[in-house]
Amino acid sequence: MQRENKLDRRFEFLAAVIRSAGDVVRTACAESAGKAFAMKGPQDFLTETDLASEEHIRTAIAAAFPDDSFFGEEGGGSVDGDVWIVDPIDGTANFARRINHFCISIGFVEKGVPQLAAIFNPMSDELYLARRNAGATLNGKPLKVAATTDAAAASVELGWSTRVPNSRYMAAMTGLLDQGFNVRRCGSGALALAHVADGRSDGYVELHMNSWDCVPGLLLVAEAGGAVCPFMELGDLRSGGPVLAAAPGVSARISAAVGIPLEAERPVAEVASAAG
Ligand code: LIP
Repeated sequence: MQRENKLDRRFEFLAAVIRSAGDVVRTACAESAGKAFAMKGPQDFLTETDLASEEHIRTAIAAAFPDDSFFGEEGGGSVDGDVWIVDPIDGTANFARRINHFCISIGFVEKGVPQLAAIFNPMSDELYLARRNAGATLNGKPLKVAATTDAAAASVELGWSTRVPNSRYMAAMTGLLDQGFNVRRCGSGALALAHVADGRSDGYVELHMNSWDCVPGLLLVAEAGGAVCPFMELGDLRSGGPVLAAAPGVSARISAAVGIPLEAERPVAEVASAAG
């Protein structure tokens, strides 16, 4: 009961803080502040708004839950115990070019187990929320992944970064194309995962992602009935790992094509007891 209360309070807070960070990001976008950017590395963008959004979220969490840890894309932090995992803008390369395809991504992980997730696209006002064993929603409406079974009618997004050799990226792309999938890349891994959860996309693959980009989205997809990889076994919060999330009707073929395993299905009894 005490634990449920702890998660209830954080879930309510999460929905509010991600919306208020969205105000920070939307306002900056309207003022064209996103045009000024710096490079953290090759193809790795940083704007003042990434820093402002992360500071906004960090300050709010510290005030509301001073004992929780914080791990953010820009400022780092600790992943110990109960931790908030924060990407203040996912899709910064789009944001910096004023392409309206980016989001804020926040997860709450309790002793290594992702419990709460939120992804917010401030430009379309779409708020995705998920709570472990309690489902996922988009602006309050329950989410369900796509029912796609035919690879020739399926669209998969394949994320890219400089963290993985291009040869591996090309091999994954070839594997997917050979199966008949359409392959896209839109530049925000977190938003891509949200779009798998709401059924607009059939799958998302990236050979390496940082935890702030994918932990919330993976929980969203799992809670919307999708198949996901065991991210916390293949990788970890601090150093990241490979990512696969897909509609169940095509997930096995995507997994075989790119060589990323899927999580074993959780036994019904375990899901039911955790939910009850
Ligand atoms: C980036 C994602 C991109 C993904 C990269 C990177 P950032 O995050 O949006 O789609 O492929 O791995 O993580 O730097 O925009 O927050």
